[in-house]
Amino acid sequence: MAKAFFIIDVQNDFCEGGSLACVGGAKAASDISKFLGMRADKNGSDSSFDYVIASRDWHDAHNDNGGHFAHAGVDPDFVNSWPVHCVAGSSGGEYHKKLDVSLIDFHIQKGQGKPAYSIFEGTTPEGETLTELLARLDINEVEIGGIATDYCVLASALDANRAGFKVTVRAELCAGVADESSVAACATMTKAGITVS
Ligand code: VGL
Repeated sequence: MAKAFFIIDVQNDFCEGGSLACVGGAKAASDISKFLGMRADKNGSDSSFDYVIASRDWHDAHNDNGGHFAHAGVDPDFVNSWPVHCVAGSSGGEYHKKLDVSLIDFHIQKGQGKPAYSIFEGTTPEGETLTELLARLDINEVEIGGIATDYCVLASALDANRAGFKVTVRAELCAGVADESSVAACATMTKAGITVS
């Protein structure tokens, strides 16, 4: 049995200066790097993670990704439609520079041509689904940090919980789109049986 840490969507567009900036995104990037770096130093102690798996929103450039991108001239509602963000291969889609990418064992991409909030909707660049990867690595427990608390972290944590994993969300390592919905997301996760630290 193994334990993984999921880094959700710590990408330039979700951090300060990005097209869908979340307050605290850059801080989440550096805090996750510090947190995982400290764990790695412990060299196999029982509090270490066996694997670090990072997701990226990885949208198509030339379509609205199933209505996920607001059309030109139409204001996004910031619930179901969003400004253009995290286009595959763009600088906005890259991991934030304060995220230490050397800590990442597996990269998951999601949202090609459609909305995909949960990491469980993604695959590796080689096409292995997250579910297949977790089974292959014998993972039964996950901790989660990243962006956004109220959307992709929420959806990923609920999917992990539903799939039977033991789940902890490190709220101090997350940043949200809005305060009110982030508080509500933490309550929803706690109610579902997820540990929110
Ligand atoms: C996200 C809004 C739109 C997220 C993705 O990563 O939480 N939020 N697309």
